[in-house]
Amino acid sequence: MKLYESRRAPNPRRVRIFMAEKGIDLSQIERIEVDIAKGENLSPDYRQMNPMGGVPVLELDDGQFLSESVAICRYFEVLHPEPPLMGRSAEQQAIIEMWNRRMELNLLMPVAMAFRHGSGYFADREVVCADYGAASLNNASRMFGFLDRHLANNEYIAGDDFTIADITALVSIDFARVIKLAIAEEQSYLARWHAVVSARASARA
Ligand SMILES: N[C@@H](CCC(=O)N[C@@H](CS)C(=O)NCC(=O)O)C(=O)O
Repeated sequence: MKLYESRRAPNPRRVRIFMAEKGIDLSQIERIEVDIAKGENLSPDYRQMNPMGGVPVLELDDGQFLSESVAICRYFEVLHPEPPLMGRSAEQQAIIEMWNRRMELNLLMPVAMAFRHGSGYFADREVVCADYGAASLNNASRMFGFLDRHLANNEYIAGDDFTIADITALVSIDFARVIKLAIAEEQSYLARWHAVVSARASARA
């Protein structure tokens, strides 16, 4: 098994955290650093593994390639059901997926778009729209406020237990440093949650 990743990018980090939570020893997995700034992920060879060109990619021992972070996490969830990070019952699975999608679409995406369109970091491969970057920053900031209110009544993002939704939220909030968005002093519930999830050993993966 090989993991193609970029050390500082949020999507590979959420897969690493997920794997660590499952008790998978990352030092036993061959990890290949992909230089996305240089566009190594856009080469024809890389696109043979993932036609969408993003990191991470998981290469299985039989030569198959998995991409899309949640799909990779789903693979490990089935292989290692304990501890469950995507729910057990139909209801739990749906609730966790609901929250994980909210974290992806309404938090990770605006943070990523604020970075890409605010900095022009990937101007070699996409049209950069500064207004979209500014609007995305505003949306990400509003989502921080939403989460602070949500976490006033919830221990974790999807309720009582740590799940994949917390992992997606954690990598998004930490990556928001690149757009200079931080948890505000008055967002004490979000800060409480962030301290708790950051203290887990997996956060260092
Ligand atoms: N939906 C994909 C997104 C993958 C993705 O866009 N990864 C970023 C790094 S976090 C990337 O590869 N960026 C380089 C590029 O867009 O060229 C997933 O969940 O894995």
